[in-house]
Amino acid sequence: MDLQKLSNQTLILSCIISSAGLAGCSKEEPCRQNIILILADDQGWGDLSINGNKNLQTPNIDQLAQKGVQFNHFYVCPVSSPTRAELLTGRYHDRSGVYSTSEGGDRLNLDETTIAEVFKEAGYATGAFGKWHNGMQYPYHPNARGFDEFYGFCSGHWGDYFSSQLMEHNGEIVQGNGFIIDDLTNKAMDFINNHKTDPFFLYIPYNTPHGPMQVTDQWWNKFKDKKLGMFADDRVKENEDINFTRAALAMCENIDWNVGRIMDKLKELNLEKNTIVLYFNDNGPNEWRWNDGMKGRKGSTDEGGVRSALILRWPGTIDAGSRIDEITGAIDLLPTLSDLAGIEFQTQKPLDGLSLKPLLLKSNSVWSERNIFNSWNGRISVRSQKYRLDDQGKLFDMITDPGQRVDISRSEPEVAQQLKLCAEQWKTDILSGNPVTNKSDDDRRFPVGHPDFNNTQLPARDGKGHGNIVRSNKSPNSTFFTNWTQIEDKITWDVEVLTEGEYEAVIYYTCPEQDVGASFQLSFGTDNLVAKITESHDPPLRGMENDRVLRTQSYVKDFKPLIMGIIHLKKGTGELTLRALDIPGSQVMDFRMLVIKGNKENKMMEIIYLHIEKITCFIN
Ligand SMILES: [Ca+2]
Repeated sequence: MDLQKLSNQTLILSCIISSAGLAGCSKEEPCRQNIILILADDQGWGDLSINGNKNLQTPNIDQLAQKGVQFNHFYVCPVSSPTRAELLTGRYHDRSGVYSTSEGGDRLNLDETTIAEVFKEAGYATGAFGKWHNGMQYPYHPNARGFDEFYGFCSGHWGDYFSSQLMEHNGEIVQGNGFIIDDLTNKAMDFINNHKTDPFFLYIPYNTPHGPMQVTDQWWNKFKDKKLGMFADDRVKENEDINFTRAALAMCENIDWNVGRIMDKLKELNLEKNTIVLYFNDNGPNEWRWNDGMKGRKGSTDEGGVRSALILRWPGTIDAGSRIDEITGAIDLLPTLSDLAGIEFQTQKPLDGLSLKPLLLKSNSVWSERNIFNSWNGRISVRSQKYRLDDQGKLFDMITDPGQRVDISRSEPEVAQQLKLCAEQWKTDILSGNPVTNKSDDDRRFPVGHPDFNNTQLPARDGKGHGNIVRSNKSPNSTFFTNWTQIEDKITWDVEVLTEGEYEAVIYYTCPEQDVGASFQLSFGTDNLVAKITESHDPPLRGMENDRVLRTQSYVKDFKPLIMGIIHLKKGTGELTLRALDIPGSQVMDFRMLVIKGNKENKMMEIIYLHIEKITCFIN
């Protein structure tokens, strides 16, 4: 795949005057309806007081619903990266290269058109603040997928929510400021302020209540001893960890407070009426807790794993307090929001989603019966308006039995057979596009040195540890490599260098005093660069001090950058390799990330600047 060509390809998008009766738009006269898309991570449908949960209060999100519309049956994917892919593309994630949540399987193929590209092409300022989870290295990076501004992290989860280390702003490594959700909201509010006179498309994919379960005292103190009144349903009640539930609910109330801050900002800037605000969650709850008796949680294709609490608020246009009962999904967001904003567009590939404008504006056009497909790891479940056929072939009447307790596949064999056929046809259609469906089929290497972007991050999560080297945790997203003890050990990344040139290599490491002195080499083909650990840096593992419950993710450390120097990289594919040349102590280092900085053009500019400096010195 020619990554440069793809990224430089002009998108086949057009923006013309809409016949919808809403404000028309063009590049010269941009659309005026701003969009704010707020997404929670691992919050269940039931984690909102508007949906009947009396364990917590979410007044700001509830108010979005009271002043807007709630979707009763809106479906996402069982986990995070595929839901993001579907909302970005309007297509089932199975088509777009997203087959896992880590190690590159979360990457959205480069020939997909994103919702941000559609809005950017229509003259919008575009920003994303939060967890991306659809590819880290440019041109998979959000700045290459239509977002002018990105602040947050590209990984699938983060190890520390307080003044988080190794966050990024448009590819530059930065330190977070305070609790991560408050920090993301502050930056998103700055974005609104900076673009108050432009039309803007703002995507805020928050990363809570995904673990680690960290939240500020203000929210935790309210829940730490709280007696809960509502619990997971009887089938799984004994599996509920009440302390985990308390932490999740505290995190949800923190999100709600931040949603309130965003709404206050819109009010302050008089942008309420021409800003469409959406709120929803990316999959079912991360653990068992009250979810209105639905079966399944995060990871499941059952109702509880994929039903999401979509709320849309657009005062003056959408009837306050209304509900939409028709089944809908994340695949509908791109066509719906473009339609509401009056943007006509053409994506590179056909959409699966539909514009929900007829439902929202209650037009008289006929809404046809449809099926929504929920899939993950080869499991497929089909939802029609009345039924769900689960991934085991069991059939449920979702109107009389929303908790999926009674399998009616024997009493309704024709319905079961029909939906089974639909699932098979859908699978055949997906597979006809030859999508990447697992790691062994994935030949997409990690791109390094794109000419349009300065930094390429190559974290431990995307690398392979060989020999004695192990990950700090089995979930790769926030891990580092440790136990690097032998000369034979190495860390490798399968990469494609896009531009030949001189690059600065920086590693993020820790090393105790007694092990200082190891020399190590970065190599790619015949090119290499040698460096040495000359300074100890041995901070403790941390994260546990802020965890409200024991985490399943890796703990973190405050890793230190070490500039290795300049390496020449030739264009081409191969293994980028870190190996030790000499280990005087018991180990080389603990390793978190390699950053490849700059490219040929940048270096040429540096040389020019250096010459100007020398000439200036000479003249003086
Ligand atoms: Ca999630």
